Amino acid sequence: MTVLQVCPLLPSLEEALRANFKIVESPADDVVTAITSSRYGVTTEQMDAMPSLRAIVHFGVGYETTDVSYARSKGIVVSNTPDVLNDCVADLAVGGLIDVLRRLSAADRFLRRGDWAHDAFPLAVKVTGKRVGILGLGRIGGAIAHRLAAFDCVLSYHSRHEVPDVPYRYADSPAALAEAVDVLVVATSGGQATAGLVSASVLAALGPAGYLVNIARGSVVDEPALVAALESGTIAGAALDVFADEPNVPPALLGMDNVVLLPHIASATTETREAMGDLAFRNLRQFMTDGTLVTPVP
Ligand code: 8YV
Repeated sequence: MTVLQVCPLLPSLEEALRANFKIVESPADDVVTAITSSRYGVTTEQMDAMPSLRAIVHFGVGYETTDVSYARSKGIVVSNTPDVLNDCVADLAVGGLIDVLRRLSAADRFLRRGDWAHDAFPLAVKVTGKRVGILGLGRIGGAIAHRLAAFDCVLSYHSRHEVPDVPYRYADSPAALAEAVDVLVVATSGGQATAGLVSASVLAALGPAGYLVNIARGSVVDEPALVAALESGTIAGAALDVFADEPNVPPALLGMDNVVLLPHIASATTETREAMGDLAFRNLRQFMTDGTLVTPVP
C-alpha cells in the first residue's frame, strides 16, 4: 500500500498517513496513490513515472495543478476536498471586502505609525447595501452571496451557465457584471477555462469607484492589468488572497494602501484545515479499501 506524498501536508494528516500506509517522497513502481495539495498537484511526468498509480488525492478544492484528462487517460481517478472549506473561504471573502472598503488594514497601519496623534483617518466607503457581483456562483460563490445578502447587498453574478433558483440577477459576461456593480468578487475555479477572465476591459468596466476581491486563483485575473488599473485609478482598490505566481506578489502592490494583500489564507483555519485533512485521508483510505473515492472531482 505505497503512497507518494508529493509535498508537505497538515501535520495531523501526515501522521495519519504514516500510521496507515508506506509513504514515499519520490515516484516509484509500487506507488498506488499519490496525495498532494492544490498548490502542487501531480505532474504528468510524475504520473508517467508511477506505472501502478491509480488515484490522486488532493488536499484542497482546486485541482487545476493536475491534468485530470491525462490522469483519466491512464486510468487514474482524482479526488479533491469540496464543501468543507466553503464557510471559511466565504468568510474571508467578506472579510477582505469589508477590509478594502472600510480600509481596516490601512487604518491599523495608520494607528501603528502614530499618525492618529496628528491626523484623522480619511473617510472610507460604506459596505451595507453595495452592489456586489460574484464571478462564479458555485458552492463558494453561493456562500459569499448568502453572507452578503445579510449586509443588504444587491447581488448579481456571472457563471458559465445561469444557475436555476437563485434570487440574484444573471449578467451574461464578466464585463457586463463588472459594469453593473461596486464590488466584483472572483470565486471561480482556476485552470485554463478561467485564465485571464478578469481582463483589462473588465477592470475598466468595474470603474474608478469599483473594488476587486479575489479569493479564487491569481490566474483568473490578468495580474499586470490589475496592477496597471490600481496604479492609474482605473479601479479604486482590491483585496487579494491569491496571486499568479505565489508566493511572489507584484512589488508594485506592496506600496499601495488601497490594496489588502493576504498570503492565500482563505481556508487556513484549524477547523477547516482539519476537515480538509480528514476528507483527504478518507478518500485515500476508501480508495485503498474498495477502489472508490469519497469525493471524486466532477
Ligand atoms: C489551500 C486552496 O490553500 O483548496 C484550495 O483549492 O487553494 C486552499 O484551500 C490549498 O489547498 C493548500 O495547498
